[in-house]
Amino acid sequence: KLSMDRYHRLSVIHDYLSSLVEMHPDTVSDGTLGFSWEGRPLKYIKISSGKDDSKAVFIDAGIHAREWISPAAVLYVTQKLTEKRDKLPKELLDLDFYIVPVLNPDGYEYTHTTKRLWRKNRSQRGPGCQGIDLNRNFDIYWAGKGTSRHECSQVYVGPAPFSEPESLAIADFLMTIKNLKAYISVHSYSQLLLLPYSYDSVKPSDYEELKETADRAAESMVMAGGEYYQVGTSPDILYPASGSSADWAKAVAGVKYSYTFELRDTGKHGFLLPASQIIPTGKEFFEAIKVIAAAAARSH
Ligand code: 0X9
Ligand code: ZN
Repeated sequence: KLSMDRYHRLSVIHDYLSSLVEMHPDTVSDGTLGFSWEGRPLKYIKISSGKDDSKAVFIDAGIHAREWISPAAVLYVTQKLTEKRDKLPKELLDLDFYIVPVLNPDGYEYTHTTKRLWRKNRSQRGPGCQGIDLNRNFDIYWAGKGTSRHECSQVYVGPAPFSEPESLAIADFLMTIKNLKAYISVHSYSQLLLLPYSYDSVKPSDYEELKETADRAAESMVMAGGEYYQVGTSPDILYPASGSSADWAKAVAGVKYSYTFELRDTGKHGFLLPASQIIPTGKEFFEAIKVIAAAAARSH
């Protein structure tokens, strides 16, 4: 078991993923979907239904280095999905889950060793500023609204779409998953549940369906004693953001339920959320995951 009373280093997280495979060899497998700029493995686990042609749900966390609650909450959910599976709702058991707890491992380690508030990856191509915002590097309205072409910017798009090993690897991997019905990207903070699109105030044709599921997810979080999360699109309730993973998953990979979570809190601690909030945040997040996964399981 992974302790939920602190934020862990990458090696501890990766060891935990390996231990899950050892403990549950029939349901859990792991793999490396690529390597970061500095050569760290981009590890994922698959929690399998054990059936053929299952629908799949994909969850990634830690695309932004400093948002520590995101990997932590996703690991909480991972634990819930792997232990005591007989106690889980039936719809969840028929799904395959793919989980990447730390999509930006170089940045994540850098926030532990050197600069707590680092956001981007750690790529370096010249003498100037280091790092590209991986959530602006996807090939979907790349370098559009809410981005910057300046390498020192926190929302630097990079030299080209998918210039970064991390964003390219995850995109390639998403394309290989059969029957992928939900893509969930986990960030912090602000307590928001964002739905497509982010690049502009444009709604997909099935927006009402996605909104209804998101509303039910947010409601379930409060019903379970969790925090209130506002539902909406990024341009409507936060700001426009082009080149993001969730827009790409929806528009290019064709994943129906594409959501971005901004977990706790609303600004009191911000990125420096105390570890005592890992469990309550993980709990409310799991409630939402159950609702979205159930919708994915029912979708065609
Ligand atoms: O700016 C971002 O990338 C996200 N906010 S954060 O504070 N975690 O950096 C919001 C992105 C919203 N849009 C999509 N994810 N599509
Ligand atoms: Zn983020």
